[in-house]
Amino acid sequence: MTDLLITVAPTGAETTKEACPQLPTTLTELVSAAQECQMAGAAMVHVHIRDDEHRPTLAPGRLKETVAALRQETDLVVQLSTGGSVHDPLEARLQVLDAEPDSCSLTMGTTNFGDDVFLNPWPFIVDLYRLSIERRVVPEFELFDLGHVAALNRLLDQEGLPFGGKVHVDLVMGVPGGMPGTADALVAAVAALPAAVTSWSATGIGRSTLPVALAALAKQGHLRVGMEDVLTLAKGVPVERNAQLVERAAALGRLAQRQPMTPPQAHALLNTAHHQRVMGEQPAS
Ligand code: KMH
Ligand code: ZN
Repeated sequence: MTDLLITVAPTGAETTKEACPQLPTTLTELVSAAQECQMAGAAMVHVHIRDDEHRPTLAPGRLKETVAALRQETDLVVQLSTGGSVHDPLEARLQVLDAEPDSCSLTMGTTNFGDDVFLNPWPFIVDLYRLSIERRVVPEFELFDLGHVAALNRLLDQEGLPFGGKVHVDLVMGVPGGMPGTADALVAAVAALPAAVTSWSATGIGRSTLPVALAALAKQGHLRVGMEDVLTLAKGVPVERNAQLVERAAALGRLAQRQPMTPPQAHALLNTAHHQRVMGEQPAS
């Protein structure tokens, strides 16, 4: 049994602070949530940030400050979202890499996203992928649909392996407009993954969170959890702290004989630039 990578996505871009005051939207709240989640078993944090009015932002200075604070206060692998919100322009999403995270999300296709459209045209995917290689950032391929799995095969065939040589995927399931958050859909997506994939996790949005987590564990996958994806622990029971979701993921993992992976193990799994420096394989930049 391999150890279990738990990624926490504490904030997202869709839920408002008004609707959910316990959502970590300030830097202090984010760092504190990240620390708690690390204690609970998370090894990577998927980060969306907010402005002073708690609205989603990709402000470069704020992203840099966030990466620095998370590095200072936690050991977590820091993954910045390049998906941002559905309203963010593609250029601003490319500039996310200027903040020099360990990892970045990279969504493999356009998808309907509730009433909106999450835009990821092929040339943007290729530009972002090439930039991630140039900047030595490990991408996490976000797959919202079976078509995105095919697009990942196409990208790897066309462009070769990512920075670090590992191919890590996250199946984002149950988005209205994407693949459903069911065990059947998960099995189909996993069966279609490219042979080059070295690790994958899954997350189920809303009420699909538990079926997807259980199916992922049954298929030897890893888990992503967090308030970006789900705001209740059970019907009518709100999530108060992201760590509750990490604790639950860790408990499910232990039931399945999987110990939560530590942050250094996660760096090694993804072969991040940080891991390569620690191993003496790459000079500090
Ligand atoms: N907020 C969604 C539109 C990602 O982080 O890369 C996109 C998203 C995916 O959350
Ligand atoms: Zn995200």
